[in-house]
Formats: sequence, structure tokens, C-alpha cells
Amino acid sequence: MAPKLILHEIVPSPPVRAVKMLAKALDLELELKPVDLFTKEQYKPEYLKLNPTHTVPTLDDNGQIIWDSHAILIYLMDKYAKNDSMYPKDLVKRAIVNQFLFSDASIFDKFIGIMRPIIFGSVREINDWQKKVL
Ligand SMILES: N[C@@H](CCC(=O)N[C@@H](CS)C(=O)NCC(=O)O)C(=O)O
Repeated sequence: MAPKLILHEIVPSPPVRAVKMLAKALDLELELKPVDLFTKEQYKPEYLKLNPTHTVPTLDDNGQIIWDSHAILIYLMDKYAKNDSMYPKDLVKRAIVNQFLFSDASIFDKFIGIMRPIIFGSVREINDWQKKVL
């Protein structure tokens, strides 16, 4: 029987897209539940109960809730991949995949910290220090 996988998402989100791409590669069907970040739906108590970090993606695998795209990607890979070609069991090979998998959490996070108030708030300029970070 196919697993019942629900993904709380918003279309343009890069971490959501990573999960959708992997689901496609693994031939998994996702039931998509949109979360409208522009109307702050992620702060509704029912969503915060699922994901206290108020972000998308959030995965619901038959009642098991997992949030954070990296955690979701590793979970889906470990649970549903037919072999280890994309996420090797060999520790060194896996560490190299992880370097790139988590690079957005380090490098891009600085970028996101600067961009978030521009995209979701009223900030329209970045200062000199922020320009150096970018
Ligand atoms: N580390 C998280 C980051 C997720 C994230 O920041 N998602 C953004 C959309 S791209 C979001 O949900 N922002 C809404 C908020 O922070 O309230 C992951 O990889 O899932």
C-alpha cells in the first residue's frame, strides 16, 4: 500500500522544492497542503502545534510529523529509497553529501536572515555590513 504522505508547503519555497524533488525521484505521492506565509498562516495555533518553528516544509507521514527540510530529506531517503545510491551508507560518502545538504543552513542562512524582512516585511534597503555578508 502506498504511504500516506502529506506535505505542508508553499510553492516558491526552496526547502519545499527540495522535498518535492526527492519525493518525485523516489516515486512517492505527496498530498499537498498549502500554507499561506503571506497571510501568516504558519503562526496559526494548529500549524504551530505541528511545527513550532513556523516554517514550511512540514511532513506528515501517516501521523508522524517531521519538520525541517534536511530532516525530511534524510527521513524519506532512509525510509523509502530502494538503494543507497543518492544517500550512501558509507560514512565518508554520506558526510560529503551532508556537507552540501546542510550548506544552505550555514551559508544561505545568512542570506535568508537579510532577505526575510525584505520579502515579508517593509525593509527596502540593506546596510553596508549586510552587503559584505552577501
Ligand atoms: N531550516 C528550515 C527552513 C525553512 C524555512 O525557512 N522556510 C521558509 C520558507 S522558504 C518559511 O517557512 N518561512 C516562514 C517563517 O519563517 O515564518 C528547513 O530547511 O525546512
